[in-house]
Amino acid sequence: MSYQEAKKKYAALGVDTEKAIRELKKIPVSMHCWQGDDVTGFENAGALTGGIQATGNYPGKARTPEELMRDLEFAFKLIPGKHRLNLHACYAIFEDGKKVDRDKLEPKHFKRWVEFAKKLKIGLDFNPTFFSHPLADQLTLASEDPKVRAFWVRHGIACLKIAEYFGKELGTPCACNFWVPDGYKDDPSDRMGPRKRLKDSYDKIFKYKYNKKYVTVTVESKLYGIGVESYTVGSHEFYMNYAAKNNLLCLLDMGHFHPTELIADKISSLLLFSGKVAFHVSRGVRWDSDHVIRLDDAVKAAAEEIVRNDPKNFVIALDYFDGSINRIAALVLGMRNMQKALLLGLLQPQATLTALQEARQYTEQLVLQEELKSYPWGEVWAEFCRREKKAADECWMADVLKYQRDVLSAR
Ligand code: RNT
Ligand code: ZN
Repeated sequence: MSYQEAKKKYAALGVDTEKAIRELKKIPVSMHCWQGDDVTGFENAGALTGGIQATGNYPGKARTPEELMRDLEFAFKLIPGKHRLNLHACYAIFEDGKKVDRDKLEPKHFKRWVEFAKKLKIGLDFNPTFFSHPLADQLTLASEDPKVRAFWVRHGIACLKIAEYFGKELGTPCACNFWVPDGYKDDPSDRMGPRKRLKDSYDKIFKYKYNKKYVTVTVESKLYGIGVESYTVGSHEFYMNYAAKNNLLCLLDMGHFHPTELIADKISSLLLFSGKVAFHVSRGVRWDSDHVIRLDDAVKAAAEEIVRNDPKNFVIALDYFDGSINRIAALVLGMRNMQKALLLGLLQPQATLTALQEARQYTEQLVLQEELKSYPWGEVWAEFCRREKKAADECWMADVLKYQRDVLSAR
């Protein structure tokens, strides 16, 4: 089947494939730099902590800012559309070896990233790094030790300033996402104390009146992590309420809920009260393992909700780290899968489906939902890629393998 035939088939359902292609092109996805080096960063800090883990030893991992930038730029070349780059504070670049601790980070430590973003004509998003640090021992913003809390409060404020710098320099608001790993391995005796401290620390961070024109703050909850199985201070309820009261956005990470719990159903409830929702698109396999996202039902369901509720109301970022496969392929595949999921959503005859639901014609609704699955959306995807001058199928992998031979194998 050709694109023209696919276009006709969709048109018969009232779906305009040209419009879908136009819309898809406008939806930016924030690609996470940390898949490029297994969340290592440039501080030589040592082990990855905070209850997360990047496993695997695939050769060619980026070790320097230059290597990481080169890899990311190469990945972007294989992805259709215009996107964003998501950085973590631990990717600060210290020129002349003048290293500073996390609480002393300044915009100048990210100048090279801003130059990189300008060169690629993309926006930047940001994340304070509350892990992989000597003062991030189980608890950070919720620590019993006021000095530890104060250190991380300073880090949070420093990061808001860096996010402002990104937004201002690049002319597009920077999503600055707060996630802390704080929690306990076993059942705590006091659940309230740490949560009070976390709330108090955040209040101190957000006393800094960052410019909302440049920064959108998102807060990310979690259910559990490795070594933090029984209690996470920053739970979903904690952040849902904190965000609502303080006018921030909730960020839903797909790996941070019970294994059978889908985030797609949470979106409309959050949107009704906050107007916008943020995501970490990820894939947990039995636990929050952060596998590369597949075009699976969970991602498709989330993307459907995004396109139904105006993509402008969402911050879409990817979050996974797999060191067992080619890291660039992991980035390209995940980005393309997210876009395919969005396209599938855009190709739904939304008005017809909604009308069937409202008329309680559940049989017709079910039949149409199922039959749509074998509609020729692949032709629309291929056409989108052709217009974007990107590979429409797996042949982009040949470019990755060539890059692996020419560049990665020398590392
Ligand atoms: C951890 C959170 C968090 C991190 C990144 C590196 O469980 O998902 O978002 O993955 O900040
Ligand atoms: Zn996440």
